Amino acid sequence: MKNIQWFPGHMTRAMRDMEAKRDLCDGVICVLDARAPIATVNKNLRSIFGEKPVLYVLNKADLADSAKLDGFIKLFEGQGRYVVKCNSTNVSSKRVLLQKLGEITQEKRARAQAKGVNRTFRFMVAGIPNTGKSTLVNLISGQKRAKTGDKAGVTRDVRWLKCGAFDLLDTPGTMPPAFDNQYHARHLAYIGSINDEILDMDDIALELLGELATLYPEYLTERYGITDFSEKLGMYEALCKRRGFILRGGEYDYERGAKALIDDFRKGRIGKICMENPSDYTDYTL
Ligand SMILES: Nc1nc2c(ncn2[C@@H]2O[C@H](COP(=O)(O)OP(=O)(O)OP(=O)(O)O)[C@@H](O)[C@H]2O)c(=O)[nH]1
Ligand SMILES: [Mg+2]
Repeated sequence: MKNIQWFPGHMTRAMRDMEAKRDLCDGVICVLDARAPIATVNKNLRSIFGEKPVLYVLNKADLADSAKLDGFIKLFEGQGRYVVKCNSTNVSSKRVLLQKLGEITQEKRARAQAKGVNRTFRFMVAGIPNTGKSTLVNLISGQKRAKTGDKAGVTRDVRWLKCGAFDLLDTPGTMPPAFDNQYHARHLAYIGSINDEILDMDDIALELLGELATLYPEYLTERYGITDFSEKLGMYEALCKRRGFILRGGEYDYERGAKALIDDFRKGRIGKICMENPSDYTDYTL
């Protein structure tokens, strides 16, 4: 399959702007996707975060396999990280986020209060495209102030937003300049963190079917009636057949098949999924 690479120019600028604003921040909120917690870590952001405390938010938890997700939370907490799972589209997650941010800023707040100062705290909200950064900013602010959208690269510029006791810096999604791991790059493609226009959707659909056949075969049976998992192309054709995606000449309409599969996956219609297994990452440090 074709190698995936995507690093548009606005990301270089965004990273420069983020670095320039870092020292103003009390901490960072790094938004990961709970369906691919490892693939959505951009290790290049570490140097931008510097020594600031980082809250890792496993967002879109409503779409994720909770057993695996809890495994990742345990793993990261075991490494002394601040981690929280979140559904940024649901107001009930706001309390959990505020509680964590309060924990992280507790000492600074106590020091300020001892001096009679009631200050706000600043956090940079960073991560890969489409993980829900702007949605999370809106959740905390209680208003739809930042633009959001279900495709990669909606936010183009860094922007401060007042969110109650916090000032949050919404930032554009950023990628590493090159993917050294195509397996993880594909996970980013499945969840919509890479611009669909540069992807070969046929390839992506085939690979996604292959991975789902290993991880969640029962979901493929349930949704598409697939029972033979031996061949990716066979599964692709079974899906097209089941959905009636057949062209006039009797050929399979792969394009519609790919679109339906990827759309179902992204909207959580296939099931609650996590493409990565915490047990494979016991040696991984966040
Ligand atoms: N189901 C679900 N959808 C979410 C959640 N958070 C965000 N979304 C959706 O994910 C899509 C992307 O959200 P954005 O907030 O625009 O993502 P972003 O990280 O700011 O994206 P860029 O600005 O492109 O980097 C939108 O369609 C949101 O409604 C969540 O926790 N659960
Ligand atoms: Mg955004």
